[in-house]
Amino acid sequence: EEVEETYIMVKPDGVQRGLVGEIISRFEKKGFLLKGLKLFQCPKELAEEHYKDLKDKPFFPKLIDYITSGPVVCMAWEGVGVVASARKLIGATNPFQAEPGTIRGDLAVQTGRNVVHGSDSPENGKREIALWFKEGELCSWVPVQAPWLRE
Ligand code: YYY
Ligand code: MG
Repeated sequence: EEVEETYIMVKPDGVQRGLVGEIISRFEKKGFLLKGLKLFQCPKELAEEHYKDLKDKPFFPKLIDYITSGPVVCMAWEGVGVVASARKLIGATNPFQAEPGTIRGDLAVQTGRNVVHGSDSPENGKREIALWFKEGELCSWVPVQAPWLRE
């Protein structure tokens, strides 16, 4: 596995339900590196750009309404194999199918309210971080635990 970056977002339901700390905590505890973090009210145009691959799906208008319905928490995380690893921590798109122990499996019940987003490829990780963050909003830093996370 290679060092990658992924865009993780607590969706408006996760913010409203007070799950921000819980969700951030799962990625922190796993050992990934937080490079960007902000609370943000997403404009419609940005939501449409973020989900542009889904624009022909019947649920697209509802998805855009959902994502723009309140503030989201935007995060950039770095780590070895972080894209696939974060998807595993998040669980299946439909929380009913998501395994217990995953974020969606533990904290959500419906696809249309599945509390969190994670990029699906390293390319999309880069694309989405560039889309949601400005240059000065990201930090490169070395946590003290670095030598205890990787040999
Ligand atoms: O990457 P992931 O979030 O797990 O699923 P996607 O297939 O990329 O869909 C994005 C988003 O769209 C999903 O998290 C909820 C919503 N959605 C939906 O409302 N109904 C579906 N049948 C499929 C997806
Ligand atoms: Mg997706």
